[in-house]
Parts: sequence; structure tokens; C-alpha cells
Amino acid sequence: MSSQVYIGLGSNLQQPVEQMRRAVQGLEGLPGTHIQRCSSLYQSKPLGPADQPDYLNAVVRMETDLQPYPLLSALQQIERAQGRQRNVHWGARTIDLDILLYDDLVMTDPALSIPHPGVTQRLFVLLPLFEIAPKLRLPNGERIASLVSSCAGSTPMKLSDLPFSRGETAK
Ligand code: ROI
Repeated sequence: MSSQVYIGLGSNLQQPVEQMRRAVQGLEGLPGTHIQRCSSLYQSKPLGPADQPDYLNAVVRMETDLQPYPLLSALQQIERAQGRQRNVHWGARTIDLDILLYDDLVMTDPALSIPHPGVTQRLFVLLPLFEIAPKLRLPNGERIASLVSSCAGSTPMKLSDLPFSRGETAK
């Protein structure tokens, strides 16, 4: 049986809009995987070192037959294909793909934490997630809606009201 998974996307290097588009194509191309919804693009100041460009973030909901670790490897393969380099901690990146939620799974392995810790703490994750799943709850019962209203930090700017995967340019 397939699982419902939310993936967070982030990019701040080498034409982020194009990077996001390619990553969505990459996700759609994964075996046994089908994208159901894409959020708008959101622009925000970097969390962490400030000497890097602003980020674009989005969230995708998809159904997949891939188990968590095979899915993680597949995401890392897409990141590598798009030239992702892991040198600077919290540094700029062409593309970042995170498993935010995987059904109601809770796991805290050193290599893979689900739900992703950012889900409760980062508005650039919460806002696009709320856009495509306003009634969603975390496995512990917390509502995304209440997390959005209690989360501190500067509000990311929504760049387009339309999903970016359908050919619109977010400008
Ligand atoms: N900051 C923003 N605004 N968006 C991100 O996706 C993002 N990703 C990161 C760090 C470097 C923590 N900062 C970010 O990994």
C-alpha cells in the first residue's frame, strides 16, 4: 500500500525557480510515486548565516510506494543530480529536499527524523504546508493551523498563487 508523504523543497542558488521545477519533475519520476499537490513558492530571508541569497521554499504532497530510507536515498540522488554540495553547515544550496511527514510515522534515527524538526519551528515550511493541507495534524495530534499561528519569525513572502509545477513563472 502506498504512503502519503509531504516533502519540503528549498533553494537559494543557481536560479532557484528552475531548481524547484526540476526537483518536482525528479519527484514525479520516482518509482511508484505520484504528486498530488504543490504549494506556491515562498521567499524568505535565510535562517542561519545571513551572507547568502534569500531562499525559495515550497511543499509537495505525494503518494509513494517507497519506504522512508529508500525515499531518503532517492531525494539525495535528486539533490546530487542538481549539483548539491554539502560543505558549509547551513550554507547556500541549489536544492534541499526533506521528508517532512510520512503517514503518521514517528522516527528519530540520527540519519532520519520524521516528522522533520523544521515542521514545528520554521514558517517557511509551515506556510506552504498549511496552504496545501490546512486541516492536517502531526502524528502527535498538533494542528498545522495552530503551529502556524504560534510560530515566531519573519513571514515568508508568497510569490505566486498558482502551483509552480504547471508551467507558470513565479516572478
Ligand atoms: N532558510 C530559509 N529561509 N529557507 C530554507 O529552506 C533554509 N534551509 C536551510 C537553512 C540554511 C537552515 N536556512 C534556510 O537549510
